[in-house]
Amino acid sequence: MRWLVGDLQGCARALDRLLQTIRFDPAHDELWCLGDLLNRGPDTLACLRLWRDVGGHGVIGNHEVYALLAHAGVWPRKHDTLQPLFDAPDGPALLQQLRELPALTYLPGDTGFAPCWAVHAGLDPRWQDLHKQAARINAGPHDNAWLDSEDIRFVTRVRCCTADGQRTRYDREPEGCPPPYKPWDALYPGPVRVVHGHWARRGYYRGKYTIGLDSGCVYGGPLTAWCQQEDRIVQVDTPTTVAV
Ligand SMILES: [Mn+2]
Repeated sequence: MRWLVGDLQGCARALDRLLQTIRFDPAHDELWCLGDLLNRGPDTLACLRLWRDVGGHGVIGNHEVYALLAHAGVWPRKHDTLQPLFDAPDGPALLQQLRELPALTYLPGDTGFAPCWAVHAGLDPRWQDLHKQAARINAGPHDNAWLDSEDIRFVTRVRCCTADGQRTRYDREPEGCPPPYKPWDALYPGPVRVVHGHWARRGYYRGKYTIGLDSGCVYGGPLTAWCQQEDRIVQVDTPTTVAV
């Protein structure tokens, strides 16, 4: 089975609990994390190691971008929980693995189940041919300029935007999105489902063509996963939470 998982933010124990709950078997199952695997939470390093050790896949999130650019000295270091990752012997390899993640990925369907797109935050409403856009955005070296580009900012940060792709910083509930901005998914015409994370204040939701899986496990909410083949949601409670 292919499992897509919402923002982990270093919640290694929640990921471990999820993998046990779904009886995840790396030989037969795929784990797709929707970005923001690290930072804020208690166990970034353990979280990344667990993800790596089960052959995890994923898309890049804004916290991966921050970690990579802060580690490279391009962005100023803010308050974060990344030092154990930066100090670890396998830290450079884990960071490189995160740098190579795509920003927008198509997960094919098969007999009996539909394909979907995976992205951390959302899509620009101006994008028509998503295969073309994904090929363009994911292409080229994932250098620091790529991480800092407008395309990457958009797909890793958008919550509310306009039809011409202007974003707002508003990050609370979608109902309160200030006009003329709308939740990006309200401007997404489908028909292929998009599964995303990034919007903890919104929590898990299921829209017409979208599913949001960030249920804020780092803030004490559950960790949410969706099985593409079975179109099934599994949630596990977060064992511990550390506010930073
Ligand atoms: Mn995010």
